Amino acid sequence: MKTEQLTFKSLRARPVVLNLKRPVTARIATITEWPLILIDLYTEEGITGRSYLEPYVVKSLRYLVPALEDFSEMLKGQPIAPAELYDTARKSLHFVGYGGLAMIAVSGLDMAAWDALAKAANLPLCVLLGGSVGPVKSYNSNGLWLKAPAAVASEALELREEGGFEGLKLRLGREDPEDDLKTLEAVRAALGPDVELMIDYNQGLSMAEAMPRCQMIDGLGLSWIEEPIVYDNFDAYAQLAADLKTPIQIGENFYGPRDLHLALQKKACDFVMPDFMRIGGVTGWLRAAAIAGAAGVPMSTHLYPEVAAHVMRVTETAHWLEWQDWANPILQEPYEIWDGFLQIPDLPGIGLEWNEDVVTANLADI
Ligand code: SMN
Ligand code: MG
Repeated sequence: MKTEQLTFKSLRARPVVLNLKRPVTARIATITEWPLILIDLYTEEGITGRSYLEPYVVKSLRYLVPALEDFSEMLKGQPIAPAELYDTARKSLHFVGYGGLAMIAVSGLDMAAWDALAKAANLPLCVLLGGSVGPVKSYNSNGLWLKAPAAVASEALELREEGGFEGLKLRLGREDPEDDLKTLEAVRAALGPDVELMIDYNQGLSMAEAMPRCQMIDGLGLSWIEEPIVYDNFDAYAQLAADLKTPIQIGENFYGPRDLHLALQKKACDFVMPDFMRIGGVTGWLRAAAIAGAAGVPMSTHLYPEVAAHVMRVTETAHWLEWQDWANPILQEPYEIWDGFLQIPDLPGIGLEWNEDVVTANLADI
């Protein structure tokens, strides 16, 4: 029997900018506009693979869209074999570097290639990967930025109701540590004892601030403390992880599976949470998940809830999916969530179709 093979025809990358309902207000940045790149990977056989990237910084669209368009020319006629496309695309940028923008572009290509492959097999991606369609445990990460304690507490109630969530993520790192503490108390009082609380400092603290601030909240039964300090100081993270009872969570800034491997070798964290545009899409995730699985380290996702849901169904140490609905406006059929679990649609591929009216209305001029 001859294997039927999909063939790469071309790739379209469209920049879109949406307004955020609840702007990101972290210690290191404020984001009110949310940039996206919508990728359509066309095959000679007529199947289209889709993915999106969310690169945070609007002007990065100007560098990433051309990088993806370069792949379009370079990969024409190649088989849609994600592991091979990942390798070819990375090698084509090796001298620029394996991380940074190069990896982000490769990740977008990779996710679209897996989507095309799963569509050609007429299977949901999680089934193609060896899993089954089913619910995925999620926490709501749609808000709870650095606002006044009472405002955060009432937003926490709102967020819990958005999908019956049993976990919420709060951002900390206010100028006065006492204000962080007041916020945690107000949120706990509003929600009661049963909702799990994750907290994220978004890299906002120096090492000198981090130890006392983390010790201050160490006895509060938080589910994890995320990125208290700059993302790549694994030695300092190892010190925090050794000294604190609360699990240390990092990973949204791992560029490729080797960063995760290095972090675990250095004992820099208790939990990991790779981001799809940095870890290397589905291919990078699967390789990273094997490392976390072998080490027995719980693995959560960062952004990209749709593709995240599929891979979590085959992730050995799957922990929490981060639910964020910020890309929902450009989707024809956003995923549904209830009882705190994200529901994978029983559709071929990842299940992403663009809402073209919204896309057209929000196309960015770059
Ligand atoms: C985050 C997400 C999206 C933009 C900025 C920060 C955050 C998280 O670190 O983990 O959700
Ligand atoms: Mg984070």
